[in-house]
Amino acid sequence: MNDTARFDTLGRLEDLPQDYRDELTAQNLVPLWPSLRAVLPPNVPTRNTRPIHWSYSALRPLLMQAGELTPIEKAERRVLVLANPGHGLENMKVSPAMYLGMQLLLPGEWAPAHRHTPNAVRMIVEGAGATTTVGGQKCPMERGDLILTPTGLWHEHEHDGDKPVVWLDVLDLPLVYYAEASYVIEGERQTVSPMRGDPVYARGGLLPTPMFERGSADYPVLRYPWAEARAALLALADHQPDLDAVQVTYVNPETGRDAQNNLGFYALMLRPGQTLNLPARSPSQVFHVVEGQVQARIVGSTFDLQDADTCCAPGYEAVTLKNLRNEPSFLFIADESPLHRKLGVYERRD
Ligand code: GTQ
Repeated sequence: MNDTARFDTLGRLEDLPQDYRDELTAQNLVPLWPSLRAVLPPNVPTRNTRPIHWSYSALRPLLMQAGELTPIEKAERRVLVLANPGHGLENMKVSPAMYLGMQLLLPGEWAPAHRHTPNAVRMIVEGAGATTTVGGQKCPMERGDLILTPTGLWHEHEHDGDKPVVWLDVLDLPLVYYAEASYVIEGERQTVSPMRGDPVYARGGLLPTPMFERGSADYPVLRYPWAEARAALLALADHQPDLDAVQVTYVNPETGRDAQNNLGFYALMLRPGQTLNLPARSPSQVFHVVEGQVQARIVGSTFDLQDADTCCAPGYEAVTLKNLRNEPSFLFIADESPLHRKLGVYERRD
């Protein structure tokens, strides 16, 4: 018997006598063989993650309406979740391990301090004058900045500007929730300490080493300004004209490893008119346009992404990105690579 035939020969539940099945159920027992192919499908995993596009111009009015309908005191975090229907909207996930939300903070509002087990990052989408205070460090929020809120750190958001501020939250909430480890602790307004890591780590190749000792903080940098990421991408593109994927990874400068535990974060520049083929890799991905206009082809879907649009791709699928402008376009990417590497399941299929 060859391998292909073997996939059709397993017994079904209906093949078993009803009284035997009832007896199994009564003892909390389940026969594996009728479900074996479902949990271990041949060659490619079953994926519920569908390619989905969220247009910022379509969701923005609804987010602003939420600002009128629900005061911050009634929301704590005023967020519209970008949910993948493939996972069931009510499950609030974009992919198995990633949660995405657009959060609105209006002038004068304060989203109170709390800390939780899931890891979060914020990618600032619009507005100025808001800050998020993470672990006592006050971080200004400007378009394109990436601000970390790692597991367990106190955080609160406040807004002294005069226009709405919006940002994209990316959390590993579905993963931590699945692990039955997701919870929050409410807190008081934090005492702000003087800026910690960001300025002293601003030069990539130079680390602070007082008395020859490396820093020991788990998260030495909490805010990665867009201006730095953009400049790094432009320098890379300029220095390596033949390089296809002009991409940088947000890392912890002390370790050189991914900035957070489970999700990976990257900035990608597409040259004017460039088409970039990303290989099929096991992790699911999210793409958010920081600046520009990009066509994304993901499995059978083609999305024309404008400024501040977001889309997602299931794992094990190639993605083609095309810059629709005659200027560089810039994307923020989040994926599940660190998790897949930890699990030992990371793969690339060319
Ligand atoms: O800003 O702390 O989108 O706790 C979901 C949960 C944002 C936040 C979210 C949160 C936050």
